[in-house]
Amino acid sequence: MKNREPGAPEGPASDIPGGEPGSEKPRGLRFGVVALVGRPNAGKSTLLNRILGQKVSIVSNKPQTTRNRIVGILNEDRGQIVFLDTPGIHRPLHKLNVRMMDHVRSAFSEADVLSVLIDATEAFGKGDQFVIDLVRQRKEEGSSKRFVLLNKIDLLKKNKLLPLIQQYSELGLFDEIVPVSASTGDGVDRLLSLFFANLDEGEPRFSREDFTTQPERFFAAEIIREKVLRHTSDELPFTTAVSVEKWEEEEERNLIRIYASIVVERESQKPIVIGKGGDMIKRIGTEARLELESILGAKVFLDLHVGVHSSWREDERFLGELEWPLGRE
Ligand SMILES: Nc1nc2c(ncn2[C@@H]2O[C@H](COP(=O)(O)OP(=O)(O)O)[C@@H](O)[C@H]2O)c(=O)[nH]1
Ligand SMILES: [Mg+2]
Repeated sequence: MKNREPGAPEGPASDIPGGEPGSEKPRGLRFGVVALVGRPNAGKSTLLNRILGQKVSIVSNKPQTTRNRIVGILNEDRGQIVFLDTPGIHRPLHKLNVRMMDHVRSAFSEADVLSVLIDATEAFGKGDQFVIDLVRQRKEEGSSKRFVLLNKIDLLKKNKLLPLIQQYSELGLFDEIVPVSASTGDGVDRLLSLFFANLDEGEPRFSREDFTTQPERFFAAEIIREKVLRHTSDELPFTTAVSVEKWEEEEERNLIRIYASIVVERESQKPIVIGKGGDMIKRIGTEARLELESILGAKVFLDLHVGVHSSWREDERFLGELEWPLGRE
């Protein structure tokens, strides 16, 4: 996805292209892949959006908001960094979750800098140990740099930070320990300098206008899902999928028609999404449409309907259809 310009050609969905083997390294420009990994809700997607200065990855206070690998591209005079935002690390119970963890593993193996995000306000638990063990394995296999980012310091009492830094430094596992706040941006400039300093020289591999590899069609489905997560709250934790079924553009009118379905697991969940007299789905639709209009720079007509698929989280074919616009890795 690029910033939309009238008449700009839509490129095919691409993943990280390979570098030119044996090509001359340019003057000091850096290139590399930084993976953002960690437990659900640590703030990975918020941090990516903050770094890029625009939204590429949806955010909510529910676990399992990010289900795929989202690629965000930072273009600067210092070089280009490809960020991989990943689903939260957890033990997979459904096929959906197995796929989610596959995305995490592939990000681990492609990263030049593996960045583990920690919610600094939460006590260290089993989930954190699971993540640390994965990173330790990675240390034994690979050569990537390892950072730990202590996030949400805006919520942390000052005297809590030093002991936390001490605790992570004692693990002897991380090259850098960086306190940040993805919400306020505190510490993010320093973090970026550390990323660039730890990457090799190399030429950009994406066009400088690219900021993500997700196609608009996939991103639109994500924006709708974000609004569903936000408004249906605790009643529908992570049982919803959104699939964009039709996408029509009327160039002369600068209008995009998007037809999408919100898929829930049980008939009894439909009324939650639809709301009294349809007020919930109206709210979801209006919010999604306004945000899409501002992102896509076009007028949007959004048609939403609600469907039931009782086992979509186990249905490989359906899961594949949800991911098709992203291509396979
Ligand atoms: N106060 C505060 N909240 C944050 C920060 N970073 C993320 N959050 C919140 O934490 C929740 C989870 O964020 P998200 O980026 O979706 O986490 P992810 O699951 O790791 O991608 C959201 O409600 C965010 O607004 C931060 O630095 N400070
Ligand atoms: Mg996320």
